[in-house]
Amino acid sequence: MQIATTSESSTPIHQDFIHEIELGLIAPCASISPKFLYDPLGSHLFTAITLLPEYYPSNTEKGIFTQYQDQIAEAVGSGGTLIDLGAGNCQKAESFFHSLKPSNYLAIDFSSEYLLDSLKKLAGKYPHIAMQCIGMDFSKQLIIPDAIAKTKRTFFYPGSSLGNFLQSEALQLLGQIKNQANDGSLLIGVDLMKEDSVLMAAYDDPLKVTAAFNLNILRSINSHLGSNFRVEQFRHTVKVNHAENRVELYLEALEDLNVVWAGNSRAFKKGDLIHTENSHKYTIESIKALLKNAGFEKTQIWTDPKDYFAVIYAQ
Ligand code: AVJ
Repeated sequence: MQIATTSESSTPIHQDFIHEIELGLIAPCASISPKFLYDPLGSHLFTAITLLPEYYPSNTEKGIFTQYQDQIAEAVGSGGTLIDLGAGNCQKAESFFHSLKPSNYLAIDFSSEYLLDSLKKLAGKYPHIAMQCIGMDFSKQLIIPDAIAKTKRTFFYPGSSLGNFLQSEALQLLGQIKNQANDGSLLIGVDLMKEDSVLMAAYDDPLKVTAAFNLNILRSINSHLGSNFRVEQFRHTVKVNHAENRVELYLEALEDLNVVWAGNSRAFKKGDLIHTENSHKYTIESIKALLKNAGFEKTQIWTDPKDYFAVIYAQ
């Protein structure tokens, strides 16, 4: 297995992260980017979320992939390079290896540590597929290295991860995908707008796995920043924002407290919120329009019987 890394140097990247985290923490409405949810423990907690019956996006998308596997394979065609954005444990892409028969697989994720583990296991199982991985924060910019084959690039962006982005950011990312696909394409999964009760159960599950996932971001931040967040001083809070078509995750301070790090600090009053994630929900029309704006003119769409989720092949 070849391992490609964005090795320009890890220090400036780390410094960028620290700066980004500090800006969010000192802002009047404090926020932390959702990418910091995915430290090694957070990545495992997210995998646990995908196993919850209440977290419909994963099981619904899986159902669509299974039911329409043949149609999807026919649309995408076989061979070429499968580029997995936010690969995580690489399981979703693996489920397509048989039908799409890629000759190359490029796994990209923010957390390269977790990714490398996943890819090592996979490489042994599929010796005929050339595998590479990159640890990259593509929320800012997506750059596929020149060394990656340019013919028939199929980008795979499942799980409605696009939903983390504001409309403008999503448009930028989709545009970068279109530019680097070279006549290739995009297979994407997006979550559709639905009733509040279903959304609330999915994002505030009774087993509190999502709460643990959200609260763990404070530990992740402590390890980046050397800050002294105490998990027990916060609680997981979810809101459905109808005006913006999204679910919003917050951490709410349970008491007055002061967070301190490297010569800096931030006071929180009881009830103050730290915004940690947006999860945008689309309609078929809104996602088609977004894809079109990014240069994807042609779409094929598969949904589940309840219209909870959509899988789209865009060219
Ligand atoms: C990985 C961004 C698609 O928004 O549903 C799950 C993350 N947050 N539960 C989502 C998440 C809380 C997830 N995405």
